Amino acid sequence: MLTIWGRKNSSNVMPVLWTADELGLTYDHKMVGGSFGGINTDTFKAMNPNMRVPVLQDGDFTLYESNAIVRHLARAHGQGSLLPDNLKEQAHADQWLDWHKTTLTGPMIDLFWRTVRCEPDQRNPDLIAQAKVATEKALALLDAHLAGRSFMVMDRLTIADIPLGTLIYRYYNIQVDHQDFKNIKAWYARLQDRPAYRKNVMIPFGTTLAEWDKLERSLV
Ligand SMILES: N[C@@H](CCC(=O)N[C@@H](CS)C(=O)NCC(=O)O)C(=O)O
Repeated sequence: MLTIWGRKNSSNVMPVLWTADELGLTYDHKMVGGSFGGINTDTFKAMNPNMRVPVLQDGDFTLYESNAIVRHLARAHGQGSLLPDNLKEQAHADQWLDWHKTTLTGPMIDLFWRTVRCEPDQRNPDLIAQAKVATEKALALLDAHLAGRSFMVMDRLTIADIPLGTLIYRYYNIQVDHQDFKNIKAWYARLQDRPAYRKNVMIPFGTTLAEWDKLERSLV
């Protein structure tokens, strides 16, 4: 039996839960991290010495790093579906998973923490503006890539769409002006047609730290 560890409002846990549900896997889910605690224990540290979620357990096999888990689940259960069969398409999917971590995640999470995870009277408008410019610079590249495409690397959902699609929900639900990225919007609409996306990614996070905390505590 697979076990997925990590609170479901984490943008790193969401891609793992979304992948598992797209693949129709059965798993046990443990809500740890954030206000749920449970990651600062010897047992958790033995699974992930970084003390971060998500973690996947499959019998005596343990894996951390969200994109590594997404890749592993797709290789194990999604050959020809979430994992492209063709080596070049697989390489492009890998390219976008790495781009998600190295290029989009930093500015996007910076924007998120400087707005939603910060009380309004503590917010720094200059730093928010900087984070927004950096996020939208990366998103402009994503928007150009999506021109004429339904999904990131194929005409169907693959692992390349999953971590990026998770951050796109964050972008559109932070209270800032949003640039008119037409191709991203069309792709985001296609993602929202998927039950596994609605279930695992479209989780309200509020507009302030207090709302975030309250919503987190209401999760089950
Ligand atoms: N590179 C790691 C980052 C993991 C990470 O930073 N997880 C955050 C949640 S998004 C975490 O565990 N924070 C501590 C907590 O939730 O208590 C991954 O992609 O899995």
